[in-house]
Amino acid sequence: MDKLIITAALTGAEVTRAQQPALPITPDEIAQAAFECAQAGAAIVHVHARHPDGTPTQDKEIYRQIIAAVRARCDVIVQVSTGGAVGMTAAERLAPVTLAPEMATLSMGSVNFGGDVFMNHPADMESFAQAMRAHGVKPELEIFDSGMLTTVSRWLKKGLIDGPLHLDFVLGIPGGMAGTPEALLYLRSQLPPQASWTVAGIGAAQLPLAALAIVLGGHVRVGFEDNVYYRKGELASSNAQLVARIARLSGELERPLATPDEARALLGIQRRTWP
Ligand code: KMH
Ligand code: ZN
Repeated sequence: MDKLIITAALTGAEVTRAQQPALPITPDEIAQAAFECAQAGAAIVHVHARHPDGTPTQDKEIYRQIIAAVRARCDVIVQVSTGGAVGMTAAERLAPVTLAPEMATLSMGSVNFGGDVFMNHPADMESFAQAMRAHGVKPELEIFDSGMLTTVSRWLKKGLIDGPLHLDFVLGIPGGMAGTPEALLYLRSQLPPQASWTVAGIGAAQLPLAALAIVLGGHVRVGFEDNVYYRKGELASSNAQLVARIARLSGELERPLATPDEARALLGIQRRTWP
């Protein structure tokens, strides 16, 4: 098995300080959280930008500040979001890709998202894939439901994306595929050849799906974007606390952690220096 890549999804677009008082919002707070997560064992940080008042934004300058501040403190791979927040335009969402970060998310289809719809029009997604290729950005394909894997296969055939692919199964969104072991096992059985995968379990699904991914040879995403609790009724004190638990688990299960450079090698990412 490859070494385990832990991604820390630090902020997201939806979680508020009222829900999680330790949520990092400013570039400096996000960079500090990234540093703590890197110390705890994360190789990738998945980041979303926020305005100072906490509202989500895809502002390129704020992303630039986040990437620079993170990389001034540590060597983690910074994966920017192109999902942004529900209701943003495709042009807004694409903005951080033009900074040529090492990695970015690429949603593979539309999905109901709680009381909203997370719209991912095929033409927009294709243009995102082309932009990532043009800027040398490694896409992480976000899979919210099983039908999205058929899109992955079609895109591979059309040459819109090339292997080795890296996928993220986001499980437990109300409206998406369930956060259950059965769902994860099914998706894993449908993987394209040679693809690597990680799992982002939402809410209470985060810990059991992470444990399953460790033993199945997948990778793990944890963090406040997906789950604000450490255990039922107890908020996590930091993103790093969630990462540290996965690092301990993987140690017990004899699955060593990937450093950022080892993750770059596994994912086929060319190391970038910042600024
Ligand atoms: N905020 C969600 C609507 C991503 O980062 O690529 C979408 C999202 C996915 O968070
Ligand atoms: Zn996200």
